[in-house]
Amino acid sequence: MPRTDVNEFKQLINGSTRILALCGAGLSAASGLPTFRGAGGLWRNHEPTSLATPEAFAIDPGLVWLFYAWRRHMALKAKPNKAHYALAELAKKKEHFLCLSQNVDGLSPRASHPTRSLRLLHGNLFDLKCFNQCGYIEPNVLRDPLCPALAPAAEDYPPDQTMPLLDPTIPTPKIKLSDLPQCPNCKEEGKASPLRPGVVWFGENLPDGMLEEVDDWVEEGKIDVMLVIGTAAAVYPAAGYTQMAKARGAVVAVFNPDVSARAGLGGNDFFFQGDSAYFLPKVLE
Ligand code: BJW
Repeated sequence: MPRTDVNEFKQLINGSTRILALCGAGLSAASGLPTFRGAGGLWRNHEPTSLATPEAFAIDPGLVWLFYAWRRHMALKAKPNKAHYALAELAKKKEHFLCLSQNVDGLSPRASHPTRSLRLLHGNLFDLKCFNQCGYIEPNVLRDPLCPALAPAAEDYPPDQTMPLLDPTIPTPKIKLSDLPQCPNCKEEGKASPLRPGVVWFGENLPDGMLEEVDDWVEEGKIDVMLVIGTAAAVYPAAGYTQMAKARGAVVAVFNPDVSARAGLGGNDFFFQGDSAYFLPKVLE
């Protein structure tokens, strides 16, 4: 059985030099953002991951954009929680700390997590890029709604009312391709291409150089501790990093309310079952 003692883990972290963290959607759960899998994971009866593909965008760009416009709106309204801040503080204290985040919500950067120790494996909701891959990227576009056609995804309702966009019995507004944000580069060349969110969808490569950079860091030497925070670890390459860290000697500490997340942990590892916004500040203070 993995260990659960907060003080024992605090001592281990204090004496550690090289620390790797892998974060997932559960890190932002306490900020009110839904996770992909498990309870509350459906969006209008769609598995969110079924919308996170280039194929889904090609078939119905309006639907996929409404999903992402809603996510952008939610993320803009959300605030970083204590776990985001605790990781940002750890990054300031430890020179050899690398935090790999699968999250695209911008909350770690907004918690002032130093960029030198933060890698956004799956991109960023607020970057826009050309769907036809001409190379055009518009970084950090915070406009909300992004365009008039996406306004239904950026409305606020009182907690006792369901937003019409989230009610699967109400059809989604049909959005014409020409009413979505367009790539200005392609337009100039007389070709039309929509812009898409700057995130990494299934079947797509991670941002340029990211895999090589992480592999180099992992291979540099012994890893003392690996923190696995709020992720179902179901998506590669991210899911493979825990085994890589173990092979480099790391003691693994999992922060997750779901007991199934402790599968694969040994007696030397730690499992903190619960909200990462509760446990991370406790063990990292
Ligand atoms: C809490 C909590 C609280 C709740 N506190 N915790 C090797 C083997 C098999 C397949 C592959 C492979 N290598 C590559 C693949 C293909 C594919 C893949 O992994 N498929 C799997 C289905 C197996 N991977 C890719 O395509 C990747 N690209 C790639 O590898 O390129 C090269 C290549 C391509 C093709 C073939 C081979 C090589 C790209 C993956 C991109 C994933 N993109 C998404 C969408 C991003 C945009 C968006 O946000 O919409 O990323 S999918 C989605 O899943 C999103 C997430 O970042 C990712 C991970 O989810 P996460 O964060 O773990 O969330 P959940 O919901 O799953 O878990 C939340 C957890 O929190 C739960 O455990 C809760 O219990 C917990 N929790 N409350 C703490 N308060």
